[in-house]
Amino acid sequence: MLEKFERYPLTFGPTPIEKLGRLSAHLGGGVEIYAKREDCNSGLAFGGNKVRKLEYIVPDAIKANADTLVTIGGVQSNHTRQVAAVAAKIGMKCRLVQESWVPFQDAVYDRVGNILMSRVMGAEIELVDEGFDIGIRESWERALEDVKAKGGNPYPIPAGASVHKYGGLGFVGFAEEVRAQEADLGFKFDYVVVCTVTGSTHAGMLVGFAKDGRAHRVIGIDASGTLEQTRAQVMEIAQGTADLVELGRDIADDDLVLIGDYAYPAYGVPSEETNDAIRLAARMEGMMTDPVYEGKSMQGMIDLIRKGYFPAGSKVLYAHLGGVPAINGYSYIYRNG
Ligand code: 5PA
Repeated sequence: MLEKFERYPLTFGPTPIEKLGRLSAHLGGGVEIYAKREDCNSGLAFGGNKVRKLEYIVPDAIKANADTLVTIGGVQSNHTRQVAAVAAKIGMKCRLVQESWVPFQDAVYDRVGNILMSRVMGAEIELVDEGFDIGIRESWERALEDVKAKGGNPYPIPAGASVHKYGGLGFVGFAEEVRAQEADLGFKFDYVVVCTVTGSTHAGMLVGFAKDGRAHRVIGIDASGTLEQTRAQVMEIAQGTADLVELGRDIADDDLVLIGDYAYPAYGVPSEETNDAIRLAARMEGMMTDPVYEGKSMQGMIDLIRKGYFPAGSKVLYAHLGGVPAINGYSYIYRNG
């Protein structure tokens, strides 16, 4: 589906699929859980889901003769860290706007994890005291103007690389990759579980899996806490991506499954149940997840399995999208494990 698009390789190649046998057995054994390890996809500062998206965006930045990648996220944004790494790798500067999206403060929240790495990689970081919003932000537009005013040529990458013409392509590629891996494995996954916030990860999967009629088998677990805005953004990106890859059909409302039950108490703040899910995956599989994104989709998947949402015998593929560096910003919560 992606042959006509230029791709700048930033990942190691197809990401491994790993069976989570102990977690499956612990949850009763009725459902077989697998993880596709996007968290191990690249050597670029711990990788994660944005690297796959940026592979289709970087060629456009190079074509535009840009010298500075400009993007935005929260203080512990994984996306901004991945953009900083990609900028270093391709020899561009990086300007990051980091807003106060998360109503949570560990003593060193703005010193460790993602933001620490972005600083070490040479990104110029501006901390802005604004709350959570996945839409286009004034602070980001101001940063773009500022780079221009100083004689630079900025390349705009919106939050999560989502509302970008090519933002959905990377995860169309994820679906194609899963199809190829299924052919080798000799079976197909019945469901894919994904964490959804700015939307292009889920949107790309919708388009990629729509090709073989499986879009509605992608189960989005919302971690934004702004469900309707995220739902609308996923639909918009999915439709734009479907047109771009010439899918040949529209993305319909009932293609999109997005569950809002696990985002509480707020974006970036884990509930006790999220923390239990993080501990369970860590203790059963040695697989770390984070309190902002993957811990919530892990919580969602575990709860849905316990409730019998997936018919017995289902094979469920958990998309592990990265994000673990942020856990350092939550050290007090996990001080005793
Ligand atoms: C993020 C996003 P989407 O934004 O494409 O919906 O992906 C959600 C998601 N898992 C899931 C991890 C580990 C993520 O980092 N992170 C954002 C960030 O600024 O890091 C874009 C919000």
